[in-house]
Order: sequence, then structure tokens, then C-alpha cells
Amino acid sequence: LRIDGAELRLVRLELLTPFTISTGTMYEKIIPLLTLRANGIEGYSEGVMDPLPDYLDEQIAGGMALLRDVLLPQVIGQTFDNPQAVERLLAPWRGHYMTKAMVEMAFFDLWAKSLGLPMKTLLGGAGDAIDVGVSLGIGPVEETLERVRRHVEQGYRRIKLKIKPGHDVALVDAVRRAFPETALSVDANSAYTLADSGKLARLDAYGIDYIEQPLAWNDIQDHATLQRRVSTPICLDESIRSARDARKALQIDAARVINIKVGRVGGYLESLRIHDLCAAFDVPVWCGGMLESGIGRAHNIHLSTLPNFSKPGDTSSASRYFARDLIHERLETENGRMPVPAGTGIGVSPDWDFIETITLSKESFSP
Ligand code: OSB
Ligand code: MG
Repeated sequence: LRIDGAELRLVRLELLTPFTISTGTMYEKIIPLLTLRANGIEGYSEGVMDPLPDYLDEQIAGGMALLRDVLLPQVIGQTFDNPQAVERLLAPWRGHYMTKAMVEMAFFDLWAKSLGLPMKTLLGGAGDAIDVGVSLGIGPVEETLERVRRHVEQGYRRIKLKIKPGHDVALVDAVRRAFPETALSVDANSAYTLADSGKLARLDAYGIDYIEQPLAWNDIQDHATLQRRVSTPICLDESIRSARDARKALQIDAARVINIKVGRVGGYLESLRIHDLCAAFDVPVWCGGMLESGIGRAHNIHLSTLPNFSKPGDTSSASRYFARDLIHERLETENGRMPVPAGTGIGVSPDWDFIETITLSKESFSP
């Protein structure tokens, strides 16, 4: 495939309700969107970097500059036989996993469409729907109980509670009392240190599926120490940027579950390597989310059809986050199952008329 054009946009999408995690509150999503073209076919991707480096050390401004000045000029006009060739070209650049993932994922979509295959098939997945849960932001306990109730009623397969110091054991205690049977997890987004081991061990009493990323975003070692002190499985999110990180974590028992976000690890090929490695260690994975629009969600859904994605992912209904999505299709769950978009590639089509109205910037690239 010869890449004969590209378009890079930044769009602004209002969140229906603010989303609070231990690091802060999000009120809107600023989304980088990439289109790659070849032979009249288009591939799409969405960047998951944030305006500020408060989830990981990557941010939109740096990613956009790298795409504009380096990555897109590198791929435009070039011919690639497969996604591996794209990955090889971008491999020398340090970091910038989310930015590189945009190029790799848009190419994957293009490639799948050129082969006439659904993305899931190309990845080695199967099935028409995936199990999903929800991620509930930090808020007053009473309000959280009400939101848990609503989502349990809707059939979501797991409720993930965002926690932070001062908003943890009492919250979990209240939710567990009200919902003795519900699959629960917690996500701290790196808000604790090993000094909090005792506090985190108190969560062992509540039958939680896993504690997601309790310690530093760039740590693996301390999570292994913590795992020796708590019986609840630790799930790593932020700490896993590559299959090499995953190997190190698995070798020292720092993670008994891994959250794969395709953007966080630089794309599908690395996601597949992490998926396979975890399967070899008998460690389940699930697909995380970054409040993506339908374009990113569609990618996540296809990835989630692989066999070792054996826990519910975070790809809940788009209507929970946005009044209107960037795509024509509706990505809504039914009884905790998200249908896999049909058709070739990611199977969703951007609603350019709507996107145009929320576009902050737009640039075209040609050979
Ligand atoms: O840690 O998984 C996380 C959202 C923004 C940043 C980090 C995280 C999240 C979520 C939301 O938990 C998942 C989603 O619904 O997309
Ligand atoms: Mg997380």
C-alpha cells in the first residue's frame, strides 16, 4: 500500500458529565484524529494523549508536532507491505507510544479495508460482541451508589471504582454492602505509595477482582512488593508501555492482570505481543479505555475479541460520555455486551459534517 495522503485534525468534544480520577477532572476531550489514504481507501485512528501529561508523560502538543514534522512526512508517499513495515520505520523514535499508535492503527484500518477483512479477523479475534464494564469517576459515595445501581441494572459486567487516598476503603465498603454479588475493581491511577500497603490490604476483605495501578506510573518493582502484601490481584495499566515492560512485570509477579490500551503501548502489534505473553503466563488481560470517541472505541472493541481478553473491558456505551459521537454508527451496549462493528476495517465511518463543526485545526499532507 502506498500512502498517498493524510489528514490530521484536532477536535473538541464536550463530556456530558465531568470525569474525575485521582489526578484531576476532565470536562472535555480534545481528540487528535488521523486519516491515512491509499488507492481511494481511508484508514482512521484517534490519539489518546491528553492536553497535559497527567496520565502518562505524553501530551497532545508534542504528539501533534511529531506527527506533523516527522512521522507523517516519513510515511507519506511510501509503500508498506504490512503494519510491521510501518512499525519498523517508527521504532527508532523514543517514547511517544500514543502518537506512534495513531499511525500504526490508521494503517491497520487501511490495510484491513484493502484486504476486505474486518479488523478483528486480521488481529486473530472472533465473535460478534464483547463483555464490558464501566469505569465510574470519583464522586460523593451516595451518588456513586446510585450510579453503580444504574449500571448494574443495565447489565454491565463489572463496575470499576476510581479511588484515591481518603476515598477508598469506605467507598468500597459501602458499594460492597449494597451490591454483594457485583464484580468490582478499583483504579487508583498511581495515587498511592508502598507506605499505603496496610490501607490497600484492607481492600482484600471485599472480594475485588483487582486493584488497578495503585503505585507510580513509571514503577514495576514496587508493585511486586505490594503484591506480596495484598491478596487481591494487582492489575497494571500506566506501567506497561511495551511487551518488555509486561515481561518484567510478569517475571517478578508485579501484575496478575494487565490492562491493555492499544494507544498506550504504541499500537496493535505491541498489544498482540502483550496479549500472547500474558496468555503464556496464564495472566488475563482486558481492554482499557481513554474516554475515546467512536473511532477509538471501535479499535478497542475489535482488539477485545482476542481470546485472552477474558475480563470485561472499559469500552462502555458512547452515550455515557458524549451527546453526539464522531461516527454515524451507534456504539451502545446491550446487557453488558458491546456489538463488534460489522464491515471491513474498524467498521465505523466518521460523521465529517459533525466533525467539521468541532474541529480546532486541520492539516492535509500529500507526497
Ligand atoms: O486509568 O483507565 C484509566 C480514563 C481516562 C484516563 C485513564 C483511565 C480512564 C478510565 C475510563 O478509566 C475508561 C473509559 O471508559 O474509557
Ligand atoms: Mg487505569
